[in-house]
Amino acid sequence: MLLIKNIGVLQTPAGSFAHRGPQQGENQKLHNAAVLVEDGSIRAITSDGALPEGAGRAETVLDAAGRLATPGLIDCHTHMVFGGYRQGEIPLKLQGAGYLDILRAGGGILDTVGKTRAATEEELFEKSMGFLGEMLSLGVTSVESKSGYGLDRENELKQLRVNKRLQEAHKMEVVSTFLGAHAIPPEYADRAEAYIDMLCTEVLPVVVEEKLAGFCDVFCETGVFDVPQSRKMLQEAQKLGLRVRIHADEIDEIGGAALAGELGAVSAEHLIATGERGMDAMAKAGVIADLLPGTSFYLGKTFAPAREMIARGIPVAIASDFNPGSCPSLNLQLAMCMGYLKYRMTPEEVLTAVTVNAACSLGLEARLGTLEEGKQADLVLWNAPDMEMLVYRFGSNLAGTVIKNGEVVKA
Ligand code: IZC
Ligand code: ZN
Repeated sequence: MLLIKNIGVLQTPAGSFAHRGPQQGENQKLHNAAVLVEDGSIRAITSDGALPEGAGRAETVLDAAGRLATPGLIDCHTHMVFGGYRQGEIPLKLQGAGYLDILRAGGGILDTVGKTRAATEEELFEKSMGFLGEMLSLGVTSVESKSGYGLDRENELKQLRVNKRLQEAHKMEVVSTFLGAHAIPPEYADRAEAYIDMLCTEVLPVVVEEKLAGFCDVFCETGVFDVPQSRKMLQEAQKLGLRVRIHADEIDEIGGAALAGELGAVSAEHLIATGERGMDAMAKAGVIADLLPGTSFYLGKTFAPAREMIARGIPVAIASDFNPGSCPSLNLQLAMCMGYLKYRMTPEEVLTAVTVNAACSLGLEARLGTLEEGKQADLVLWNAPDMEMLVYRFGSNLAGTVIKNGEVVKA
């Protein structure tokens, strides 16, 4: 047993459901708290200096020294398995080339596809293991990882096998998403439909058969996949038992958010350009908005209308979007700061966005996302006295002690 005592403030959302509207800002705050952990789970939580029953039998005692404790952060949107980097794009961007211009010219995602195809499974695995270590040290204890840089049967499966190996090899919880429809590969130039058909008949059945992903995603965007193509891919995935999510309205509002509502997607991601119709559909269907402020910053775009989404009852999650092009940062603390300043969310709303709502968007909410008795003991002791400090500082790593599944993984 592990006892963590002398926690200045233990702050957490409560419950295993997507928090919407006013619930987004409801956190429990326990002062002078203690947590007793047994077999990886939270056995008891107490406050006001009291110690849980059985605390005396704990073999390990950790003194939090008055620090803030929160659930481990959950990064519900990343493209973390990739070959190479794309630093060469920045001068083009600075000269005025847009994200979709670079993609149309064969760069962007397609540049990473070339480098990912050229990498071995082992190389991708080793590189991603490094990223997972970095994330854990930043207080992230669960992460989503998408494919989408293979764009053919062999290389999509290679990326997904890396996800599976990461989940087995690393302490991090890794949730795998099949994003074969991330771009149109050169072999299918101007034949998006034929590419979707190939994914549905030759790749998706293997993904399901080998349990390589629990989710299917599509990049629904101008010049990538339109709404009918995205619908086809996702409906096929739903038929085979996968849950679905959509890259929607990142650059242009072409109907991705509305499609998310229509299909009952778990989440829609980005939503920078989403308007009334998309938000209505999402609110009605209970679709979670996975917002990615680091990408708005890095692409020089506006920030998604988070306040309006909360007002309309859409549950909001915040993620890093870590990828080699539009957001080469895996620092979720930085995204939280942007959630505070750019989305104008409160510290409480931000915490909900990177814990329980992110857990719901990955289907992990029964086990992860809050600090409550019976939940898995994933928590962070921050070098900060409260959430206000955590979302105000930026650029530093304030994660002090990180505990994953009851084990201290960063002291
Ligand atoms: O590699 O550019 N938006 N996909 C859709 C991305 C960003 C990742 C990338
Ligand atoms: Zn993305």
